[in-house]
Amino acid sequence: MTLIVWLALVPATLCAQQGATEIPLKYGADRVGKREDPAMIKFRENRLGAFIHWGLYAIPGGEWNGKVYPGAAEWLKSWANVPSDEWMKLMDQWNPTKFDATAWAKMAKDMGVRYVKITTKHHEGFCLWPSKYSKYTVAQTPYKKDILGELVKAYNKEGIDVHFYFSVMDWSHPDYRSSIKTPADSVAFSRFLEFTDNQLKELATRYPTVKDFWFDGTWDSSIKKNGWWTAHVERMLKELVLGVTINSRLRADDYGKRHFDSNGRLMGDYESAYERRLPDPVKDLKVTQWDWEACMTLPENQWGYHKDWSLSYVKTPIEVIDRIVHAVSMGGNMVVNFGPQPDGDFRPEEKEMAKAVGQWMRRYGQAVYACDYAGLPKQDWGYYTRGKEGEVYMVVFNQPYSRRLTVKTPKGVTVKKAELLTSGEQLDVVETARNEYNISVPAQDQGEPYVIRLQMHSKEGGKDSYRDALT
Ligand code: H76
Repeated sequence: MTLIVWLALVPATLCAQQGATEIPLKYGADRVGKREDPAMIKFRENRLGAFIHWGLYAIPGGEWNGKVYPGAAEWLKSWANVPSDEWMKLMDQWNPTKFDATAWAKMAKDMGVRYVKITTKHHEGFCLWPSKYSKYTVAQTPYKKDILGELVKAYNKEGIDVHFYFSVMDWSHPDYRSSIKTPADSVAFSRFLEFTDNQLKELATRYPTVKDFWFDGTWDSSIKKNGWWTAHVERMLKELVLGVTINSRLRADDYGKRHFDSNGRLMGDYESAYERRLPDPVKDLKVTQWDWEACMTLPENQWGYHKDWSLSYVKTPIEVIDRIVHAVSMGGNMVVNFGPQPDGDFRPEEKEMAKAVGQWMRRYGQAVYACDYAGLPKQDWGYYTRGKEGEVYMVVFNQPYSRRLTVKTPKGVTVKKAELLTSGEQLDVVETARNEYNISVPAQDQGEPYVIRLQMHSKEGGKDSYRDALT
């Protein structure tokens, strides 16, 4: 309780410029500050999600006409300059006989993810659901089945929220334009926007348990110049699906400014630009003022299935866990990507990753789910998170040779107790200076990143025995 009081004082700076510099906007932010309704709180408390990138690109897996392209596999059509009609012939090979939605849901559950973001349609234009507005859908493949429908059902049955990834940019659609140069472009592009509205309405009504739409492929000037449309889409989806959340990447304001409007306010419900990178844990504390979600790949930059993972560095489970905790320690969510194989199974590396993350989450998830920025200065041993009751967790990634973990507290806040989360082992707390403590490491080497739960106390106007340096 007392902790909550001092935390409220932390975000002293506001990003939105106010007063005289205010620019009038029709399509700017709908709101100042975080959404605090139950659906948004659920989104935030989920903290850990999985991304699924699955489409026709899984079939060639980064190889076209005997040449392996090292770039992102889901962009192969673009790397190899494949015309759309030729690319869409891959649909004849879409027959993932090993696809088992129940097994996918179990894998997600075992990994400890609370939500899964699925590519309903990536840039290529192939739809994982039988859209009546496109001929490029699962319904027109040998497999025929509604993959998306099966996944929604299976994940929901495990209590996992489903989020829809949707690329506005659609390489398969004749009316798509990246820029509008002629009146004819403008006419075609309005038809395209209507087609997109129809697909989105179709997704929202066919799968009403969807919790979130995550837009991508919204960076072209054609979309940036139609900020009204991005605001309209957000409103439309919110009318169709109660509580639905929308990422900032959809939006552009009256001046084509994206994510944050011309007054510096976040558009959409959460910031979504941390892709394959994270904020600096010391310099970028401004991110704690809004909701945000980061996403990451296991290789350097592969989202869809690529047959050769030896072409770039592949992260280890501890590195993935580090990023998850890093995000949460700064008030964000983390989404870990998977690119299923064309046969519907996951590659062994991904299965092992899901298992390893899940094992750690089962032991230490208390310091991740529903946790937030703790408001304490970053220390070298790892990250702090703060639970809903105001309890503070230290997630230790770097075990120090000194066997002492430094904790620095704000004025008036003292550390009372420290215990190892898994066993309850009490760790020594030694006050070393004003608002500085040493916490001893656990007696036994934990062999993995571990969590210490701190009990802190906020004293008002207590006695202070330390003397400031005269300088
Ligand atoms: C660029 C780009 C896209 N955004 C990521 C989330 C992947 O979908 C990638 O293909």
